[in-house]
Amino acid sequence: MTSAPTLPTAAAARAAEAFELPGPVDSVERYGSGHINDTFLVTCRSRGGEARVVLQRVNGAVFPEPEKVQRNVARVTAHLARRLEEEGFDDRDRRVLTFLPARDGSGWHVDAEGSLWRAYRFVAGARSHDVAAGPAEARAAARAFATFARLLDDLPAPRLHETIPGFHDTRRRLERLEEAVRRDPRGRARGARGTIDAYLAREPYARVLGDALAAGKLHERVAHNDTKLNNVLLDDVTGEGICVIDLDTVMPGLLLHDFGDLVRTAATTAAEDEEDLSRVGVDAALFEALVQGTVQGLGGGLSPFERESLPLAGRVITFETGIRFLTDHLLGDVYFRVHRPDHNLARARSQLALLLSLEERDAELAAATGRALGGRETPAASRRAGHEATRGGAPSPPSPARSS
Ligand code: ADP
Ligand code: GN1
Ligand code: MG
Repeated sequence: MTSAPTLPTAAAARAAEAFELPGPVDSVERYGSGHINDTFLVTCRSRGGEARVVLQRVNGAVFPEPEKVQRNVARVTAHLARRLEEEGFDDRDRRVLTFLPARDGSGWHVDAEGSLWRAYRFVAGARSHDVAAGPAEARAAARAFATFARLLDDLPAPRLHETIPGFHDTRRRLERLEEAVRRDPRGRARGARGTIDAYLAREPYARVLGDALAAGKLHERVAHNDTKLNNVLLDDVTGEGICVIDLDTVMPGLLLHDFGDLVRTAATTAAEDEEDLSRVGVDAALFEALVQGTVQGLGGGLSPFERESLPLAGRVITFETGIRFLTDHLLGDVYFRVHRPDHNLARARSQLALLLSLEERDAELAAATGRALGGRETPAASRRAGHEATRGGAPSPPSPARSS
């Protein structure tokens, strides 16, 4: 049922041998809950006892040019290490991913099937969380992603490679959904009709940020582009957001996309694939903590338009991710790893329920944004503008409970 066939750990054990490991391999096991790459934890015997390494096979279907991914990641991690040193951090090896070289001296290994593997040092005493336990955790994650963005603001030219062109081109994502509905290659559209209609009725979300960029209201910067909560490691003891991981989509993008994906994954206590939709919804205290963490990490630098658009960004990315799950369901689960039948449909429905909650509670989130930004309310006029851009002409939203 999984989209990418599960890799036997034997293949990972073979790939591990291609790297300069800290000692002989004791065990290799699957690790993490990411939807794209194959991740393994390699435990080695070393003089000091045990040393752990994270080994990953990059998904070649998602990243057709994995060498470009690695070149980006190498530049980004080197820059982060330099900037962290300038800022006086003495635990840099925990705050930035460190790659282990391959035995042949290169930065990665290509196996007999042509798949690219990489290995990096395990960050001990920290872990990723799939759902936020409370505002402190949400704030810590947001702060870490915002610090990451700030430290990369002065990344020297040239522009990073676009590892997945049009990654956050929401309009193009919607076209792909429409095409999948038209072709319906697996005959799944009928069973998802209510969900499809609810998303299609929200078409303005597909253009609002792209239009703002084209109009010069937003500017491109180095963005992470995949800022879901479980892509940052939080320190087990202090709770601090210690290391931003999953750097494959670090490339030019929008700060609002990064904030929006945090809202999607850390402003709610429900899992991304929660099937009990009564449990899915935004938590205003978590949302406010995300704004606080973002401001703390960035240390200023949010434009007035970005400030006003923070709640809207959450809706746009929840919409975009929802239509990506729905498209993948219709196409037969070819992109996201799935673990049960109709898993991508469940994800799409849960994202829709979250989107409806974000819409319903928009005024509350705008007030929370104002408080977190230092007492200033988000001006009503711009809030209205965001609403008109995204809801104008849309029929009243179907209830998620009724959508099929
Ligand atoms: P994917 O692209 O599949 O999401 P990630 O790069 O996010 O893969 O890694 C999957 C999981 O592995 C993460 O959620 C995290 O729990 C864990 N992980 C990744 N890198 C490290 C690391 N250097 N140290 C500790 N844990 C890590
Ligand atoms: C994927 O790799 P992972 O699991 O961190 C996806 C994101 C989606 C996310 C949804 C390269 O992230 O864009 O938002 O799933 N990554 C890629 O959970 O497509
Ligand atoms: Mg990940």
